[in-house]
Amino acid sequence: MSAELTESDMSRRETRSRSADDEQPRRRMVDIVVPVFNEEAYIDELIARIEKLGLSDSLIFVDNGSTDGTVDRILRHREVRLVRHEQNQGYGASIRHGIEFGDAEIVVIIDGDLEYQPEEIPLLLDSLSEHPVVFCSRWLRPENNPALYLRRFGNRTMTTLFNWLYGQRVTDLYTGMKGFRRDALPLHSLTRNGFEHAVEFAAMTAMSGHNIHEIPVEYRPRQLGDSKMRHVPEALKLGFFLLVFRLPRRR
Ligand SMILES: Nc1nc2c(ncn2[C@@H]2O[C@H](COP(=O)(O)OP(=O)(O)OP(=O)(O)O)[C@@H](O)[C@H]2O)c(=O)[nH]1
Ligand SMILES: [Mg+2]
Repeated sequence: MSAELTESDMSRRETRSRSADDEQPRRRMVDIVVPVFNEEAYIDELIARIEKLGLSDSLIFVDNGSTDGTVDRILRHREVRLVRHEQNQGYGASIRHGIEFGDAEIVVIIDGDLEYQPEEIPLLLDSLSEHPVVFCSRWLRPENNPALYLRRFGNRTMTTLFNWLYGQRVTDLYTGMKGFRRDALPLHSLTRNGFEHAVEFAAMTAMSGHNIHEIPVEYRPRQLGDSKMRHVPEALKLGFFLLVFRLPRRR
């Protein structure tokens, strides 16, 4: 059975993740955090593809209150870890709880709907040996689906505003695949629960003095399951938070 923990169990993770006779527990090199909300169609394939990389025991799924068979499917895989939200708490809350649950030096975040290819995780890890924060950009690969023009326009507008406000040079602020070195960032400062987490994360990175490095990745728009994103309202919210996070913080 997977190491299944509800949110209230998270503070006990140290004791649960180590067995009693394990004198020197092995610290994983990487945690792969996968937020999932009603993604039953993708779970088995995602795990199988990450298993081929020899990384399935690095997986931390964060189920965000799914009402389909997502959790059942995850629980069939003994080696993966699972954090559960009894009710939907938002994308950002899922990412934060996944990060808090793990303790590996390197953290990779990847969406659970196979729009990003798990086979590119090793390239991300290579890049993380040179850069503390790496985003996987859809737009640095010209062959990615041209049908994404409208979405790209919104993303590009927000990304340009972000670069201007925060002195960065990214192309894909809203990517669903990224990685970072845990000790490089003040992760405790993350508080946002919704999709604005993406902006908060990027703003935190910039404000703590790092340049976000990008690598090109393949992107395959989802084929199965419903899109649960409301892109236009989310984009407007994103713009608002871009400005808010740039304001000086009260101590
Ligand atoms: N939409 C949504 N996704 C969530 C939530 N919690 C976790 N997720 C997961 O977060 C990842 C990204 O969400 P998506 O809905 O795919 O967002 P997106 O890729 O911008 O939108 P699509 O193009 O429709 O796939 C997926 O793995 C979701 O299952 C949530 O509350 N809402
Ligand atoms: Mg998606």
